[in-house]
Amino acid sequence: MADMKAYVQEVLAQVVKKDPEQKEFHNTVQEVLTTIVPVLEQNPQYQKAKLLERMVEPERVIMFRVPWQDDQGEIQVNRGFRVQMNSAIGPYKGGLRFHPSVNLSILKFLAFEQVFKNALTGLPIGGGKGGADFDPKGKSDNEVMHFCQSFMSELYRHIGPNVDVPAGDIGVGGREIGYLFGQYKRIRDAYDAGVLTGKGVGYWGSLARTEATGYGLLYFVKNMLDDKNIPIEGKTVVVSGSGNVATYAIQKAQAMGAKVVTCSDSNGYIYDAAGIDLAAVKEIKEVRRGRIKEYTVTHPQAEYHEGCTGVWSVKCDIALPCATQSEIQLEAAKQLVANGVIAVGEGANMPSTLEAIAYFQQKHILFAPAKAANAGGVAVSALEMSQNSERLTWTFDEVDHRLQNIMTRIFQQAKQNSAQYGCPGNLVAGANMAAFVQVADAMLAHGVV
Ligand code: NDP
Ligand code: 2IT
Repeated sequence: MADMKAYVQEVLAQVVKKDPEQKEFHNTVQEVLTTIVPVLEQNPQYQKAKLLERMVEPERVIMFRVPWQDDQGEIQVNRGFRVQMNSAIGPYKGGLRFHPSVNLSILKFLAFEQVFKNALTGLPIGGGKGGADFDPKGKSDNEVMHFCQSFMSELYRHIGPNVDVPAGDIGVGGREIGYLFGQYKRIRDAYDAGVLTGKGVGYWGSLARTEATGYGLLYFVKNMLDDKNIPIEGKTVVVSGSGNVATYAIQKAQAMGAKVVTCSDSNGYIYDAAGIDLAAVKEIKEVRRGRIKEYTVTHPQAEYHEGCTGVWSVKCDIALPCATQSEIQLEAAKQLVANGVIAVGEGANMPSTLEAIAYFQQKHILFAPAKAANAGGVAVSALEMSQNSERLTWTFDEVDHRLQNIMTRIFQQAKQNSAQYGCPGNLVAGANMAAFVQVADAMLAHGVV
């Protein structure tokens, strides 16, 4: 039998050699490939078809100049990207991130994750990701609109309802999707509602898309806890971030009877022993686009601490990282475990480093990996595409009900695969293997493309 561990190491070495600076991409490829060895061993046809070599190479990468004029009349130039990673099971699908840190390594990591996450949803979507090194913080609505219009003036050539369907991610919410859609419609002179998801409900966005990632995360975590007969009621929860994913994770955790004591932004975190007042967070972040520090103005009993990583020193039963990649490093993982954490659910993409994941697993912490646990957002995006295709809209309850079923199915798939391939309870490996087989089989069926 061919040595599949050696095959994986060979492919990883090639990935590092080709793009030595793309650390985030290396990490995610390593996480996926090292966990799918049992599948490769039972299916030698995958190696024969050089599927790993093909999967780590994006089908297409688009990189473009985004010039725009700020409110002072100065010309600004940003860099735009779209990574079209894999279309084996559907049109490329994945968010757009506007953040100064955006580069090709981060977008390739996100696109690679997206391919497998999207497969787990069981819906017909391939994987992609895009964005720009644009910083929406402190920009006026007018500046954001001009940026979005310039960005779409290039991106429109590469997307479409059956080609590539972007949505939001960090720095891209309802406002940005609105401006992007307006420009796409104008340039194409066609009402292709299904070209973007996360649209406003007034122009064919799906109900429950805004809530979907955070709600889906809690549905997944609840499945994971139920499986061990652990109730979520009364548990203390630490959440990082205060954006889209964090907000609706907090809402659903509270609705399930848990007590959420923190939230954060890139400057610092809030600890409110009385439980986070979500209406106040929404007012600060969604309405005023302010900083989380302002929470203490109306809630003087709460504490504000500078620095966002300190949030993991707060004692809790359940930790939900919902801000960004690599926010839980080994030290933070050790702190969480020392404080008695029983479960970690990843709302953000790759928030735990490989060392942190290994430590959680070694300590038998229940661990819900990002590509399974945060798949609810893109799943409801796919449901938005379905509604747009049939030119109908579903009720909030209809969408939410489907979301719950999808998250339960993803949990079951990850659990079953982990048992089937000899690592019961390892949901990281289980999710990776379940997703990989789906993408691999579709690629095999398509021949050498
Ligand atoms: P938002 O832009 O709405 O919120 C991001 C939050 O994370 C903000 O509180 C932000 O703080 C904080 N944050 C961003 N970058 C950093 C950083 N470098 N260090 C510390 N904090 C940071 O984004 P989302 O909520 O949409 O996304 C959060 C995470 O969830 C990302 O990893 C994203 O990829 C992932 N995700 C999103 C989905 C979606 O549907 N939106 C679906 C699945 C995953 P600040 O305001 O200071 O920047
Ligand atoms: O990381 C993600 O899954 C997202 N940002 C959502 C992508 C989408 O197309 O809804």
